[in-house]
Amino acid sequence: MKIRVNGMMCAHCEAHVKKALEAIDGIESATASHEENMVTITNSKDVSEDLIKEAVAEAGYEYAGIA
Ligand SMILES: [Cu+2]
Repeated sequence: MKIRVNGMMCAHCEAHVKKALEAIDGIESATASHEENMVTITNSKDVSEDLIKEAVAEAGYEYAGIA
């Protein structure tokens, strides 16, 4: 799945978001692009949108919905 995340400015931000999302049970990998404001997520089971939103917010960025 792909999600929109606002506020990423550089590779450091991408790494921060990636780490936050990959910490969620069920998310195998996350690849963030600050240029596209997008994160591609590979999950091994259903992950609630609320959990994703929370993780992104806690990392300091804005979750802007499923792309
Ligand atoms: Cu940055």
